[in-house]
Amino acid sequence: ATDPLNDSHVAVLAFPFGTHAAPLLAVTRRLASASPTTVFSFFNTAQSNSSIFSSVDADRPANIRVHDVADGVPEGYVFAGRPQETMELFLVAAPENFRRAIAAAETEVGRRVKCVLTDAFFWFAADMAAEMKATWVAFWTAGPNSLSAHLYTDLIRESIGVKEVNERMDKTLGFISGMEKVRVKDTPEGVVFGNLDSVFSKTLHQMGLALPRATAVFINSFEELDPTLTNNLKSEFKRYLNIGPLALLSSTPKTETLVQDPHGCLAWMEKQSPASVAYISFGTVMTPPPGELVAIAQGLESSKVPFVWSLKEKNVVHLPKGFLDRTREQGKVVPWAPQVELLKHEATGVFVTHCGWNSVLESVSGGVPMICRPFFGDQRLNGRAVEAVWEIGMTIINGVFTKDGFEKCLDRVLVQDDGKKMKGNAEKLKEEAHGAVSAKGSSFENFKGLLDAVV
Ligand code: U2F
Ligand code: KMP
Repeated sequence: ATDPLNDSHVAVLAFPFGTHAAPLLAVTRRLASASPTTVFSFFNTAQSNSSIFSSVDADRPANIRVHDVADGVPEGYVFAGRPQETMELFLVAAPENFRRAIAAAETEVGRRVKCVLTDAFFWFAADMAAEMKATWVAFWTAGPNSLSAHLYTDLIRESIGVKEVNERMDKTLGFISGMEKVRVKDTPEGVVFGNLDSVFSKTLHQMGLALPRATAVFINSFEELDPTLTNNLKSEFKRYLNIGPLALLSSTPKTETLVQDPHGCLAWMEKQSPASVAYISFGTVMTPPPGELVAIAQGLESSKVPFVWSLKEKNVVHLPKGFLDRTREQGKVVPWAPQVELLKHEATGVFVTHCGWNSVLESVSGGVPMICRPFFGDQRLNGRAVEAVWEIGMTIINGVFTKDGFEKCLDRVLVQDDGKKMKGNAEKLKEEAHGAVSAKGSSFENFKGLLDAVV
């Protein structure tokens, strides 16, 4: 049934790698519930769609239509084995694949697309939307610090220089409002070091140049977390809307709130003392090298800290011989954990993390201090903020896991006065996060702004 007062059609374009599509779908669900007469056509690869939509998807709002788009891998293509290869193939083919899929959906729905809502990586959507006489609304799925690093890439390159940058790794980015604590070495590769000419680096650079053209840029964060960065980004974009933390929004559908916990992590947590457990996860893209997995296991065994460790099945072989047997009482190793719930649980004392943005914000939302082992992209920036800006955690000693270094970090965060300070700071941010998403809070109001920009 078409509402004559609102016959809007929104095309939602997802980035099918890392944890990008799931939060975009969560936002789309909220928008779709708030505007039932708008059709949301959701475009994503078949593989990513199958992982974010549960097989029983009865509670998907009827006004969300799901479409599979090609992954950009040519017929008969032989992989060279480069990191980011699948991502780059996807990005190169994405403009044409999305264009075609949108045209088909317009015919199917019988409505022209009025708004293109995309992952911010898709900078080509600025021109695409202009051609379609539609608006462009972009979702940056990481934090405001990395968004700033890409927005100001040219300025950073001019100020720091890109030649012999190794000598300037400890210089800070004080010339950007809100980046005073950030050092050159914390920036994502592709800004001033690493391969500046890769497809991915160029994508992020182009994105920084294009985002000021967007009708709105939104982000899974809350204004109070980084007030200086927030004010600065508000001055750069037409609209800059913090609508998070998404992990605290209760309006998720029933099958999603029925937490998946086949390994009984949450029941096990009930038997642990407050703020005693280490929860360990390195996200969906990366696993520490085998030697570091061994160091983590040894550190856990000798410290006797109770733990839940989310470790992909294929990596269990790297654990020391007998580790699982010896630690049967002490902790649990599971292939996938109910992370958001664990980080909200009062027994969790520390989160050992790679500092992916979703993880960091979920930890903040639960008031849990962190031990950070960043790997790539925005993760060093996020770890830097955890340690030096919010003071709710620390980077792993020497940058990589060693048995002794890890043990010292666990002791510092879980036992020492220092750790109590981190916990106190984390609790304060948790309160502010709850305030932001409650009625009349900043994120609550910003979501109305997003709805207004989209439908
Ligand atoms: C990429 O991040 P990742 O997917 O590696 O990591 P996160 O942003 O931290 O997101 C992981 C999500 O998966 C969930 C967890 C997070 O929502 O709650 N999860 C879980 O539920 N159970 C598990 O056992 C393990 C994880 C990229 F690598 C980062 O650099 C970016 O910051 C990020 C966002 O753009 O995308
Ligand atoms: C694979 C991925 C991601 C990636 C690199 C990969 C990803 C992601 C980022 C990223 C890069 C720079 C930023 C923020 C994020 O890098 O999902 O500032 O978000 O090889 O899946």
